[in-house]
Amino acid sequence: MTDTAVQVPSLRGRFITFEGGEGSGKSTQIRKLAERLDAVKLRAIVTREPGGSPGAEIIRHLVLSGMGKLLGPDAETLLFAAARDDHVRTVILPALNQGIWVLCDRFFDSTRAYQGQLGQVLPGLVNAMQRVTIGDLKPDLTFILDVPVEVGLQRAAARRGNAAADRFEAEDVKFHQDLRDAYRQIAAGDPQRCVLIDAAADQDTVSATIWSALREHLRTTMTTASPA
Ligand code: T5A
Repeated sequence: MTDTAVQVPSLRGRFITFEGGEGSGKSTQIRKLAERLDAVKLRAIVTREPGGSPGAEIIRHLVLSGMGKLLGPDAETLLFAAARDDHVRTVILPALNQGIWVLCDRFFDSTRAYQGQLGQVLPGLVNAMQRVTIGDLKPDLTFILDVPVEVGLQRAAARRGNAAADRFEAEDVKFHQDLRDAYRQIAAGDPQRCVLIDAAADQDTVSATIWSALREHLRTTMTTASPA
């Protein structure tokens, strides 16, 4: 983790993150947004956290297997941070530097919600990890997909089939309710960057809402590379 990871170029692609609870539909909506951007000839990559780079994918395997939990909340937070550091340096910043848009399934808001608010990791550690791994690299726009807990868990269970629930899917219903509340607080606390999306509707309706919110955001913030 070095300060070279935190230099944000002035001319760069847009950085858009998707956040929300389990089964809220982030992966589905990222794919749909990527298709829409492709249709208007904007170059974009889709990536995810934890993971998104070879080194970070190894750490993803560790944390989602539950190994990180055995080490305790602070060490688990450090694992997410190590994964993010690699991902930012090797994938996100190089793409943004080339003017390529980056659509990322989860980013630092996940650490704030899961480890900070729910895991009760002290803000000092969460903030320090954020400073070291991403510095000034804030997403330009964050969609927080909001669904009732039972809807999200049902979707996640249906998609999983007979496979075992992962580290966080296996938490109890109160955890997921608190998670939803944490994300709503994040959205309310940073309205310039975050858009809370009602993600309980069908996929195409949610996609249209996101597209409309993106265009509105661009209309008010961008002078170049705006989709038609
Ligand atoms: N984590 C991550 C931390 O604790 N700290 C961190 O810093 C970071 C970065 C990652 C886990 O790591 C934790 C959080 C997570 O628990 P993951 O496997 O990447 O785990 O899983 P999630 O990010 O939680 O994503 P999921 O795969 O569970 O859900 P998605 O991506 O939100 O949902 P999606 O699109 O896969 O949809 C789920 C199912 O629902 C259907 C889809 O077809 C799919 O079958 N669906 C809909 N059905 C009806 N209506 C709609 N509108 C639908 N949208 C999707």
